[in-house]
Amino acid sequence: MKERLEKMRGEFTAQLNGAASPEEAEKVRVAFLGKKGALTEVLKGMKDLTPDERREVGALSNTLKDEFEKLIAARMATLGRVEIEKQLAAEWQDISWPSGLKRGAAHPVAVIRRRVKDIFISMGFEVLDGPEMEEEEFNFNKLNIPPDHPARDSQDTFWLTDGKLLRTHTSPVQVHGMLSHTPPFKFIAPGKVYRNEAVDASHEHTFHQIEGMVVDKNISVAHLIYSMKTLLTGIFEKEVEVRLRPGFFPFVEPGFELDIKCLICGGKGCSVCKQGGWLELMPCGMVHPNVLRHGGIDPEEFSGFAFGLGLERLVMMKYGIDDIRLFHGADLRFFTQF
Ligand code: FA5
Repeated sequence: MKERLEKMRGEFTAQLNGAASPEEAEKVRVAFLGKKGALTEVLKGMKDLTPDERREVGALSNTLKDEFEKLIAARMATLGRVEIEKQLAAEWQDISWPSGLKRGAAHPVAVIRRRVKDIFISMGFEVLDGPEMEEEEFNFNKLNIPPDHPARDSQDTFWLTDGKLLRTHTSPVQVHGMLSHTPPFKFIAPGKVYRNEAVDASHEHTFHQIEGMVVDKNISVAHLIYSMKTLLTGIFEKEVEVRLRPGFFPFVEPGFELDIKCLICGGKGCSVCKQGGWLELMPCGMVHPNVLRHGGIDPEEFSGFAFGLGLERLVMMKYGIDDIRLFHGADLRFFTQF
């Protein structure tokens, strides 16, 4: 029996070394140490031995069992590592290899819209969204522009067949915002607007505005100027020259036009500023009491300011772009600069 055990050691080692995977090593373990394994079978025959033989064979078989288990564990570990290495070699990919795809770039209008949003969010403004297909009631009537008002002519409207329209400005979001909020509140509302007008270097039929509205007790023109200055300094990263002129919009009283000195020509006059040296950038003003009332707010208790920023004009100033039509073009040489 002792000889059988010694022989088994050689057989075991040969079989285990021949195992090429953890699964094969497991089969060797079962063949020798399993319930019906070779070593187990030998131990079953021990009952026929003398007590001395039994002691000797018992000690030897225990040593073998320990030895086999250790060898199996070591072989399993080696084979496991080999498996992982094989897998790594088969699935290896060089992620730094150039893919051949060209890198895209964010649209300059999107870049500046994000910056404007960040600046207002840092001042505690909420960001609202509004419908592009709008009711006449919100685009005009509730903003103090009744059907026969001449101000309707300044915003040539695309009317839809169901009586709705494509919003001509983001100001209707003022009304949606007032109806869904209780003062005090402050929000901006960026979005697309549409006007049926001739396209030239500074006019598009589809462009972006960012509306802003603040309503609280004792809001004054000083709050308005502070917010506008904070915005422009944040965008241009330097002091820019601005001027406030009286401006007429039925939904504000008093109303202003905030102009910025043309950064393309430095104020000398060019095609973008129509030779005037200044560019109309941001109409604004104190919210008209009628508009507050239409929004369910008591003008005796609350006041507010509002503005409507023309986003493309701001982007043109920021990057020195002299033609608004480039934004809707498909010239990649233009877009990859931002
Ligand atoms: C308005 O649309 C008002 N709703 C703004 C407002 C809001 C005033 C709140 C007071 C209080 P206006 O029509 O001027 O105003 O347009 C606002 C800005 O949009 C302009 O200053 C200009 O920068 C830009 N803009 C106007 N028309 C065009 C156009 N066709 N193409 C590109 N930008 C334009």
